[in-house]
Amino acid sequence: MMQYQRSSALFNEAKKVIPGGVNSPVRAFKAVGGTPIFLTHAKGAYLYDEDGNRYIDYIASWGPMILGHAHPKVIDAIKSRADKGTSYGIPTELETQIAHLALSMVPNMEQIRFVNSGTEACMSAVRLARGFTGRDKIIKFAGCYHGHADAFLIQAGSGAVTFGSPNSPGVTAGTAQDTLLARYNDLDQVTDIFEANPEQIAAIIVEPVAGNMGCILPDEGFLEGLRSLCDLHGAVLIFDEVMTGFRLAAGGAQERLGVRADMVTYGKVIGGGLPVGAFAARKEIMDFLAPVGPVYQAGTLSGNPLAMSAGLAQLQLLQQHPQVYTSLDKKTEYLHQEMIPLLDRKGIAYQINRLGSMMSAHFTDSPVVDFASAAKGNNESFKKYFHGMLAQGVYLPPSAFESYFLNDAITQKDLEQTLEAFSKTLTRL
Ligand code: HOZ
Repeated sequence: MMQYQRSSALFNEAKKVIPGGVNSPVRAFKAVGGTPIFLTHAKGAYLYDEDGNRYIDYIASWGPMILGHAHPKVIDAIKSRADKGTSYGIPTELETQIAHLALSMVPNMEQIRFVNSGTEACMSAVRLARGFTGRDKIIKFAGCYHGHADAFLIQAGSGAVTFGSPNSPGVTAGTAQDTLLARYNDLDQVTDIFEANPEQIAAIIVEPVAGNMGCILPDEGFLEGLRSLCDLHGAVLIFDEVMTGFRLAAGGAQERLGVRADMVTYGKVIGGGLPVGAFAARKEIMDFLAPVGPVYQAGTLSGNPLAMSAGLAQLQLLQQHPQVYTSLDKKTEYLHQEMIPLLDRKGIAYQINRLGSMMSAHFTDSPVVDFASAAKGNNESFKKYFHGMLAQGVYLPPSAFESYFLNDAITQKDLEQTLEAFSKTLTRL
């Protein structure tokens, strides 16, 4: 029986000085109940909490730790760079090195600008698309999450929907009116929106594989259809690859799914576990960005040397060891395939969605293809599932609206242990 006394005490103390005791809402376990675990450290595939419990980690810091925690090469890069100073606000060669490497790994992008988070990347990409096209409106999809900038908190997924505020108070009506909403995987609706707003739509922003309403795959032809509509109407197609970038393949979803975007946003894996976001596009678009062009965007910690070192080290590892992607796919597929007979035997309604090392389980009998179908999942079953797994040392995302992210340090033994925990948990659902 796991004990959580120290985590519980630390959570109570944190709540006195930090809203809800956390710096990002999903971490508070509000959607699943109980006390969030507080960590002392993480290594490889494992998380270690303040009460001495060990967990197999299936969130990988929500994506970045694709090679497992505290990879020696990434840690060495950070340590050796730290001795040289941690922030200058003046360029370094490191920024050009990681830019070259990132651009060589992803298809179709000519220039990249580094920022500090996925939120900043998406916010800046939309501003640039507006500056480039001279138009105001954007199309986003219900349940997609592009960070917490105002324009995106309209039917947003992830933590926003987990806590029942997909339309956040504080976002002005003026901002909301420029964000046009469509259903994920509904191309006809996007066509109608374009027709109803001629020459007003600057961009479509989309998660090519949605990871913020659980994991939801694009239907065949959906992304290709968005590509054609953007071409037809002169709008910019922005792929939010904050989750999928450098994860579904070295070249992200663009490579894996064979559809090219005009602009792509990155985060998570690109920073090796330090705060990095980035947005990339062809030069013609990036030329609109300051200091070359008129669209302003800046940041004291952008291109921070520690963050660039961590990101560069992790991208180099991924480039040198492309077999990581096959290995991750195999592990995730094994987990997926072995869960199926256990669920079937239990006779419970379920859907499992997966692509590469992103996956989610939903307790519902209808296919999960968009936000409305994701929201049909039985949350009571999800809560028991989450806590059953946690109590047996498996850390899953503490919300049904988040994706699992596997890391390559997970071993076959860890997968067997996870499936054993899964089998026992199912008996209690
Ligand atoms: N909702 C975020 C991931 N989609 C959670 C981030 C965090 O809590 O660290």
